[in-house]
Amino acid sequence: MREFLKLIGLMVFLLLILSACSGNSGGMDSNMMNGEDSDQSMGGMNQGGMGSMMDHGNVPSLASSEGSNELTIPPLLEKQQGQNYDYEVVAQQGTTEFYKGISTETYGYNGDLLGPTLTIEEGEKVEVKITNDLNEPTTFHWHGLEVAGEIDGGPLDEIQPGESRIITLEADQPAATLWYHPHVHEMTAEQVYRGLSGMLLIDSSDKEELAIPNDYGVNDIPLIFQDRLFSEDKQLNYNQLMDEDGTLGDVSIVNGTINPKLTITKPIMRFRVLNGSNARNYTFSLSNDASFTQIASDGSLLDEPVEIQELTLAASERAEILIDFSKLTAEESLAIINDEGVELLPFDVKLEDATANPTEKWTTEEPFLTPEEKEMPIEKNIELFGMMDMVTINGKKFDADRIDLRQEQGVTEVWEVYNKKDMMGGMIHPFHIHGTQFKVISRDGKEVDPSEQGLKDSVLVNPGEKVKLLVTFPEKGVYVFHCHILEHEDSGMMGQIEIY
Ligand SMILES: [Cu+2]
Repeated sequence: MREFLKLIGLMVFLLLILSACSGNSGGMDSNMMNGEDSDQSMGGMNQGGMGSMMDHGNVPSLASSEGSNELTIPPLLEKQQGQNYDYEVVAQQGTTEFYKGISTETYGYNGDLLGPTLTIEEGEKVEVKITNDLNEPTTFHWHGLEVAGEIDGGPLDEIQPGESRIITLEADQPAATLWYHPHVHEMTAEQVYRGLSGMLLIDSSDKEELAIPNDYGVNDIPLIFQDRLFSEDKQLNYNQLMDEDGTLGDVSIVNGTINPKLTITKPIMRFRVLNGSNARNYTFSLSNDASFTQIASDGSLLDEPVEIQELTLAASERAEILIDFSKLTAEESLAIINDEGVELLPFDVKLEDATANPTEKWTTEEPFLTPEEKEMPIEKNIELFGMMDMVTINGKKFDADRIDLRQEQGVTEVWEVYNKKDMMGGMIHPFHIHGTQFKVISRDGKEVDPSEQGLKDSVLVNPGEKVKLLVTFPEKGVYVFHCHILEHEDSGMMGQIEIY
């Protein structure tokens, strides 16, 4: 299928060049290329496959949740007793009943699908035993955790089938919503698609005075949003369904639950929202148009809470939000919807007590960026370019034997990430750097919104946009930086940086 797609891709590419040369660009109708016939004969391929070749824009709509299943809350990973490690995380195969009576083959950590939530206290050091029970190599990447390169679980850090290793994770950074997932080269997209992802929370008792809800599973809920395309027999046949420009599905799952609803018992709820999709961008809002409060970005609390009406997250980005249910009338229904009005997560509100205990507002005394930081010269230029499997960073594809960049441990540098448009206008690339939590200085020279004024490890870069980042690596080692459209990453839209 990959070879076939490449061939088709090349043909369309040549056709476009030809039509552009004959002054007929834009004359080609992408719907023509995307008709019903090809839809059937090519299976899932053209769900964004050919369409995105043409205009990067053919995103299949998701179906609204029927609200028939209570949302699964990933269990907290429990500490081991009497072992020489604190936690164990096992990548394994299993089956999941997404559709009644049908068993779908899936991957999970310590279970059939997704993984338990690993919580580490700020400043705490834990020993984690990682085991690969799959029939293929995997890695364990702690997305957003500032650990040494050798335990970051990048593409060079394979754990072979049947192998275990004990590693030490230290949460020497602020409280945040992070996650863990595989990062094995050329197989990341498939392993995540089949179900390997889990939440990794850094907890801090310092924040207690802010009265941010923190009763896990009660008023502090992780929400892992993903889209999936199932084959006719309701399997996740990645090789048949995958799209090199990012595999998009028409089925929304939240925490692995299809058609979810969430019963709300507390007036103020904290949601830790993760876009865990391979490629889809989400813009979330509330079905009653009410505003909600964003309190955190990928890697820390925001400088101050911000009232927002919509939240856009590209693949791998996170945000923590608070929703106040105390003002809802009994008849009013509420759901988290996307930009097409599709209900992704309806709520069933059954408040035990509607008295809301509002979270304290905070403002940090230090400015988010000092005037000096804003004026620092650019040290590193990153150019993202391409589509399908013809994707590059600074004109190159990933090479495990090549170090692309070097930066000194603890020294702050400004990176400018440029998403160079292609002849079809280009597409959003979410840019992720391992081993660091950075600050976004500006977008095309303009100061960023308050909702991006927190630490981040992934940043959405629009076509044609230049985003300046303030980047410091607290640990040493070799890390990767890459596009977090997992198919782009697998196709080599990734480089390596050595921190010395
Ligand atoms: Cu990309």
